[in-house]
Formats: sequence, structure tokens, C-alpha cells
Amino acid sequence: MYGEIGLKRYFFKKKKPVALMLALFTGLAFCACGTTVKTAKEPETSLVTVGFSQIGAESDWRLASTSSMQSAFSVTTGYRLVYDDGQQKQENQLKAMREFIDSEVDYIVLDPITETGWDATLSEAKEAGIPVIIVDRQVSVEDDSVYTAWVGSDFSLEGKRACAWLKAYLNSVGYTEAINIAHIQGTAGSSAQIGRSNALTEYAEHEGWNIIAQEDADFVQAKGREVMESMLSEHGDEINVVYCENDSEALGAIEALEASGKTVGSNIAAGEVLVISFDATNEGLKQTLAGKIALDVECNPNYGTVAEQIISDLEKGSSTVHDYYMEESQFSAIKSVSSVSVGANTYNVTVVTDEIIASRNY
Ligand code: GZL
Repeated sequence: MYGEIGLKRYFFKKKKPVALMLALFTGLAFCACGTTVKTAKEPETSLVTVGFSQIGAESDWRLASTSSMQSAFSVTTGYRLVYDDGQQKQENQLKAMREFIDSEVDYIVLDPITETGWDATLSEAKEAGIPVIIVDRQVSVEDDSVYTAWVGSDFSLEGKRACAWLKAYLNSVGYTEAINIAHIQGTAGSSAQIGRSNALTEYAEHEGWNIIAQEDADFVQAKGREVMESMLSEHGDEINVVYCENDSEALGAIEALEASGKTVGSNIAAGEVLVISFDATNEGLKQTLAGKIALDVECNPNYGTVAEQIISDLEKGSSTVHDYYMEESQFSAIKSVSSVSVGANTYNVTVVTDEIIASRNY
């Protein structure tokens, strides 16, 4: 099998050193004569080379997603992973992709910081015959054929599940006073920000909630704290709900709220500030267990194994999925809302425990 796959790849994918070709033919010749040939350790060039353009290292969630890719694409699994940290800048990601194309990697995996600006570079990869797998966030392109597959999350549904929970929770405690929301957004133009923000805007309009402050904190803890501080200085005691678009921002916002003397919790009627967050990272769930994050909506970063399965399918010439949505839940220490409904679907709320936190890989 190896020889056959190797030949297909060596002949049709790209030029290989002659010596290696001879070694390959020699090995096959022996096999053809029925002599068992103990093939040497797979040469480095027998590995499938994958160029991975990662957004950055801005959050615990991001580190977990990088780890998921590094575990799925390793020498032991048959890959050489070329990792590039975009440091939260699209121009760095575009530069990395062009370098991947120039060095003729076998595949590119891209986690796009924002949805737009990828058409030309993705077209270059397609013209170079390099399949691109998009992971996590999505791209908005004229021609969908410039990438082969996508695996990630339904960010709009994540936001709707968060808002449906808030509505159900307020009903469960009989709270009917004003809801004044401080909205700490993720990186502007990213799929996660677009989906989670649009859901809040839609629910706020429908439920009569007031979004009294809204600012981008780039999914970063320090910015989450700075943005919360400025919102508190402008709106002070008006704020009774904080909607953070990831756990890193929520951790920063909680720091600022407590430093200002606020109590972070869920008893809004008693003046506590209720925090909603996304990701369900280890730190986020610890804060949820402590009652400081009222609801943490999971965003599953473990897409590496799915991306590897897609590439493995492509290597075998098998058909593969085009879009793959990760399984996700939501967590709370509050037991009064056991599930939420979005459209025709119902989603359970998992009551967070130490055991659940210890059992997760991020
Ligand atoms: C969502 C992902 C977001 C996370 C943040 O899939 O792109 O980016 O929610 C991360 O933690 O920074």
C-alpha cells in the first residue's frame, strides 16, 4: 500500500530526488520477487506536509486548538506540520500561506482571523493544486471551490443558546426589571464575533433588553479588563449583565467588576452582575463552578482530529465532508434552567462539577 500511495504522490504531486525514487523502485522490485524487504524507516519526505496558519495565541481556547492540531498532525501520525503563528494579524497569515504555496506543501489548514480578504490567496493555493481546509472560523469568498472543507462551530447558534438561557433564567427567578447589558465583543469581523453578536442583538430587540455598551476586546483578557473598566466608568451601576464573547474576556471583566466593588453572580435583583461567556475552557468552567460566570457556552477547539480525517480521506482519494460542525454543550452552576430551546431544537445545560472540569482536555 505504501508503495502505491507513495508512487501516486511521488509521480503526480511533486518532483522528488532521483535517489529516493530509485530507493522506492528497488524496494518495490524486491517485493515483486517475493523477497521480504524490511523497508527503512519512512524517509522524512514520505510524510504528508501540512502548512497550518493559526490566528495567534490570544486565549486559552486558541492554545487548546493549536494543541489539537499538533496532536493530530505529527510524525507518528504520518505528517510534517509546518505551524505559523499569525500573531492576530491577517497580513501575517496571508504571508504564511504564500510561503506554504511556494514551498509546495501537500495541504494547507487555515484558521482565518476574519471572514474577508482571503479570495486571492486561496485562489493561488487552488491553482497550485494545494487543497485548503478551513478550521474554526469561516471565510466569506466569491467562489467556495477555493477551499476543500471547513470544520468548526456554529457561532450564531452558540449566541442563541446563551440568550435563550438568559431569557429562561430571568423567567425562572421572576425578574422583570430592566436588563442593561455590557457587550464585550470578540475580534471584529471574525465569525465568532459576528455570530455571537448578532444573536445578542436579535434577542435584545425581541426581549426588550438594553445593550448600553458595546466594544471589541479582541478575545484577550487584558483588553476584557480595560473595556470593562471603561464601561463601568461610563455606566456604573446601570450594568446588570455582561455578555463576553470568550472566557479570556470574561476573566478580565470579572477582575474589573470585582476591583470596582461589584459582586459578580446571578442575583440581579440584589445588585449582582451576571456574566455570560463562551469557550468553556478550564479557567472559564472554574469561574462557572464558583458562580462568577452564570453560563459558559462551549466552543469545541478539538478540531485537529477532524481535519486529519479529512486529509486522510483526500490522501486515499476518498470523498470527504465539506462542512463539519463540532459537538458543543453549555455549562452552569445554576440548576433552575436544565435546557434551552432554539427553534425546534432543545439543548441541555450541563451542571458543572469538579469531576467534569477534571475530565476535559482543555
Ligand atoms: C471561536 C474562536 C474564538 C474563541 C476565542 O471558534 O475562534 O477565538 O472563542 C478565540 O477564545 O480567541
